[in-house]
Amino acid sequence: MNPRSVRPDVAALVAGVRERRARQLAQAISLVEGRQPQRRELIAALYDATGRARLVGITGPPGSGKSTLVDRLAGELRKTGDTVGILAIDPTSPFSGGAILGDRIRMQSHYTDNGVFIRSMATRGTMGGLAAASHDAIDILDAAGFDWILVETVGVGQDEVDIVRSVDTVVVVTVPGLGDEIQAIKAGLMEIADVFVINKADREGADRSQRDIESMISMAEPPSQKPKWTPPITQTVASRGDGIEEVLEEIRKHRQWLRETGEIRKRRGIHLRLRVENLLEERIVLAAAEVGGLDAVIERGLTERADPYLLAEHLFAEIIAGGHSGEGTSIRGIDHVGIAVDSIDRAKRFYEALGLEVGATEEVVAEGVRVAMIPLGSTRIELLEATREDSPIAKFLEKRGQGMHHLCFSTDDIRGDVETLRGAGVDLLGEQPTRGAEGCWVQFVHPRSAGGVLVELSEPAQEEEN
Ligand SMILES: Nc1nc2c(ncn2[C@@H]2O[C@H](COP(=O)(O)OP(=O)(O)O)[C@@H](O)[C@H]2O)c(=O)[nH]1
Ligand SMILES: [Mg+2]
Repeated sequence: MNPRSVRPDVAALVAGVRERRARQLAQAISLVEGRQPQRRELIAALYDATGRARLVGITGPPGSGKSTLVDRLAGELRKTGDTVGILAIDPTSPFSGGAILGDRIRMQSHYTDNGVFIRSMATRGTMGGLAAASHDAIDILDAAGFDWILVETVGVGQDEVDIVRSVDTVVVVTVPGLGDEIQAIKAGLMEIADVFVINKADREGADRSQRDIESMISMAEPPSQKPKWTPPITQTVASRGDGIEEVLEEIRKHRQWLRETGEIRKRRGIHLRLRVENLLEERIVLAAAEVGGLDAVIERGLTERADPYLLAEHLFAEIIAGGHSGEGTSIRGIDHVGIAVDSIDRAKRFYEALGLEVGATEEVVAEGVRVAMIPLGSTRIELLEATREDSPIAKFLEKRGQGMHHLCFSTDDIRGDVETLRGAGVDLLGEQPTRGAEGCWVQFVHPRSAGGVLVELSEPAQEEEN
């Protein structure tokens, strides 16, 4: 990480975003744009407030008038009092910065209006994380309570298509005359268009473009697809504000259709899937860097001319196997807290008074112990009572009296954890995990290594291991 970057105070950002304060909104979006680690905490804290905004993507070739259209749409929406968040995602070359400045200037008619928030996100420097960053930015605007979120992108590249796919309604903007805009639409935008806009209808050829698109739609029509939506085509002169109401009307109709057909849920499922896949990818690339294997593998690829499939395979195996070597264990949480008591019957009165349900008592003869489990939230309390004088629990009670006996962590990979802990010089009781209750694999850590508490690691039994 950049040592100079200040650690943002996530809680303050969350509070500011929820109050729709421009400063915190901008900071929060910068945080996700920079793929900073706190983004996860930020999104987790905001996520419950998302899902309410109407998400509209505006996409099409550069210069087709997307920003102008977005600006006009925002103005139209403001008339009814609706609030609008705008995200302009632009792959403009890093040397000019022209689009970003241009967008600012062009959209500045709303700048003094706090019902509108405008943010440009640069495609450069996000290292392929653009889609992930954009999804997060949409969440931030959504959590801020904007009624509408307009996302402007140039419809080129997979990242961009992924971004427009994450909205409810996709508006594809084209211009008359050139002919190559049709090519651009054919190259990927066709299937994702919900509303077509022929902007710059003040130019010659708008009607021809309309016919071209109409025939394209009818040719592309999948006969069996249900429910069906035929994308309407609207002509606009965005620079003059002509046709804006009609575009908005079509967007509203499409939204209505999404809701009536239940298509909205399906779409949001697709978005979520895309997003999870995206993060998974990001996570894997990060993990590859963590196991430190990427450079070595590339070196090997160059010297041995090993094929990329093999290299990726190799790295993937390394991530799976070595994922626990340097970067901690697979501990998932506290499985239970074990408490040694003189009598389960006496002790359980307290838990029952708390309103908790005490499970049936079970005897583990080999250990000389009787146990009762008390579920509590995502964890459990285990009451332990000795059944023999020479049992470990009896000895514990004799030496330390009643009290907390052990802390049990659940894990997904007990063998990996044992290796990691041994590597870290932690004292373990026994060489390797053994079978415990319910077929779990268990491993104890000596209290002297764990701050005076006996720690148990437990990996649940696998279904297939009979
Ligand atoms: N003649 C004409 N020019 C327009 C129209 N809409 C936008 N423009 C102009 O087209 C140029 C590009 O617009 P912009 O919104 O930046 O396009 P973007 O790159 O798609 O965002 C600007 O100079 C606009 O003023 C229109 O309907 N007719
Ligand atoms: Mg633009």
